[in-house]
Amino acid sequence: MSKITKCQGCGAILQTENQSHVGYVDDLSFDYCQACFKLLHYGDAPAHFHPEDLPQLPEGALIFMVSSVLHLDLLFSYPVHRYQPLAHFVYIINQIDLLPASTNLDLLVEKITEKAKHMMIPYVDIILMSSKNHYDLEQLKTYIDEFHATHIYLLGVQNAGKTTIFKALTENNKALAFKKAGLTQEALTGTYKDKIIYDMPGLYQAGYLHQLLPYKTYKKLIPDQRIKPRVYQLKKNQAIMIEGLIAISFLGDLTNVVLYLSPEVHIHKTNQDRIKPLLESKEEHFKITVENYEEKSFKVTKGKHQLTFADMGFMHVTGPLTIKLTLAKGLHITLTEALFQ
Ligand SMILES: Nc1nc2c(ncn2[C@@H]2O[C@H](COP(=O)(O)OP(=O)(O)OP(=O)(O)O)[C@@H](O)[C@H]2O)c(=O)[nH]1
Ligand SMILES: [Mg+2]
Repeated sequence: MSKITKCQGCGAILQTENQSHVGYVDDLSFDYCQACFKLLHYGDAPAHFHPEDLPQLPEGALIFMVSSVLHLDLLFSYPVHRYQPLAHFVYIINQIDLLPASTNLDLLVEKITEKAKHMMIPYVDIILMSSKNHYDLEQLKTYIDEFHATHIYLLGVQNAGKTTIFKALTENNKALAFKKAGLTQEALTGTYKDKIIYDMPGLYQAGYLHQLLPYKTYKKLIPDQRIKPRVYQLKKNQAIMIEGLIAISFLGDLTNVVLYLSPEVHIHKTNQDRIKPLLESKEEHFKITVENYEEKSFKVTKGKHQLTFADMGFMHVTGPLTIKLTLAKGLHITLTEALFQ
């Protein structure tokens, strides 16, 4: 029987049979599957393929539920604790370096704690960190040292930073960590001291940018450095357009909105009656467009709220008011309470 070898970039089992399946290579002695090789050397990625199923989690395992600050609307939406109630769940809020320096992180933790309590989520700790920050990684190592668990899992939505943390803990320099959603295809395992670390494929989230746009386009829209909030004051009948992807109108007199998006994302302020013609001749006006749109509306109650735009970023707005959206069909958008000021 031939020996099974795995791609060192994404963990997929290497195979020479089917070029359109994951793990394809010309030669089983290669370190990387063809897809990882292309991603690494040409910055190019094939259509999204997402692995299924949660792993079997052993009793007593330490499960790091890794989330990006961009995905906080989904923080407690995967009831992983139901699959293994005897594991220890620690929520890692990663990529905090993306938030503006003025962000009140204590308030952020307070709000998340309240939310966990309200949703009756069992957890041991909530850790805020940036896996780009050496000091934060050292702190995480100390945390692991003091925790009596041999099996440590990194779980969470695609692009949260699981592989980045895995590489730092296990000193693995071959695994790939890029803004390609669903990059890790099968568990990557490594050791940190006497512990076994499992870097799991990302949990699938529908309606993220990878479903609508090719990798080379969507990677530019996902922020990778500290976000500078962009503030807009909108008069009656004015609207905001985000690329050719989302048009936002507000019913009310005067509204201030704050957008937290990559500087690469083009924002256009216009009048509400211009939305339709602009989207109809979209190619003339926008660099990034889609074929189909849908309409949605949100009633924002009193207080500060957050509208999260898939994995791209979010907007803060103060209610009460009604928001009407024309958006790329299928794009994931949620309305939640704002988690920081
Ligand atoms: N700014 C910032 N970027 C980060 C941080 N952690 C990871 N990234 C970037 O986020 C992208 C995704 O990181 P990965 O480690 O591949 O994410 P993942 O959770 O393993 O993703 P999947 O394998 O697709 O589930 C990469 O471009 C990383 O460089 C962080 O703390 N701050
Ligand atoms: Mg990964």
